[in-house]
Amino acid sequence: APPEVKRVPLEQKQIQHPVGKRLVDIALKKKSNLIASADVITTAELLKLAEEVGDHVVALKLHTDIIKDFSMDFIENLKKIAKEKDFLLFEDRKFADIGNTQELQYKEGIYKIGSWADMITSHVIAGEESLKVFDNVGVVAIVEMSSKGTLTDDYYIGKALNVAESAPNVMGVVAQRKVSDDLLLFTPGVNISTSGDNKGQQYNTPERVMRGYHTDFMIVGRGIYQSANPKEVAQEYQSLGWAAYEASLS
Ligand code: S5P
Repeated sequence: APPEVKRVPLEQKQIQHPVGKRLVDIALKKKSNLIASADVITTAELLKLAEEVGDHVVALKLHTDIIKDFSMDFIENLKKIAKEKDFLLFEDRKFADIGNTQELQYKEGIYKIGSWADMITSHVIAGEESLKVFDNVGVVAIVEMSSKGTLTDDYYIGKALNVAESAPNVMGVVAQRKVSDDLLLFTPGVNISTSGDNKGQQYNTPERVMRGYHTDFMIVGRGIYQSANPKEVAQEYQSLGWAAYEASLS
């Protein structure tokens, strides 16, 4: 068997991006590598969830375009909770267009993502220059997806990683494997009670993504927000994730 590659502890990672540094600081302070994905469709549910899981997460990931009653007042309320409980706001917009269109989607419309998000996700399919439009934010590049039959094969991942590594505003990547020493790694598709849904999602355990992929942050959606007690379950994912991270250091 090939020798096991040692993982670089979070505090020793050479993170260049200021938002990446903030995220790592929060992780070390809270002993958490958990990002909760708040894929709920009303602002009331979302704010409630933010209050419940806020102490246990480093960031709350949003899909603002699924919210029925989105408003900038809601964002102001969410920002208050994020500040009080010390977590970042991560809009999972998965941009995938030419730079000019992405800029409009990022700055305009009713969501005005660029005015409040700390982090965003973007595909890199349109090339490096298309990413330049994302200012004052940490970009997390999608280089590999979690779903069955995804087109992100080894060839795509290699090319996508080149784009991600050469764009200075990219702080990390979403992937299902060890990919880069310099960028933070984010892994969705984590659930301790089921292995998938009937729409192509595939799940791993915190143990698998922390020890097998050396991921830095795990993203948990339905595992938390659909549970009977999101606060308790978020705390459980937090301890499982941090214990698996610590175990992966030795
Ligand atoms: O490859 C991916 C990338 C992302 S960002 N697979 C994913 O599942 N995601 C997102 O992570 C997805 O959009 C959803 O918001 C979350 C996973 O949610 P869950 O309910 O399946 O845990």
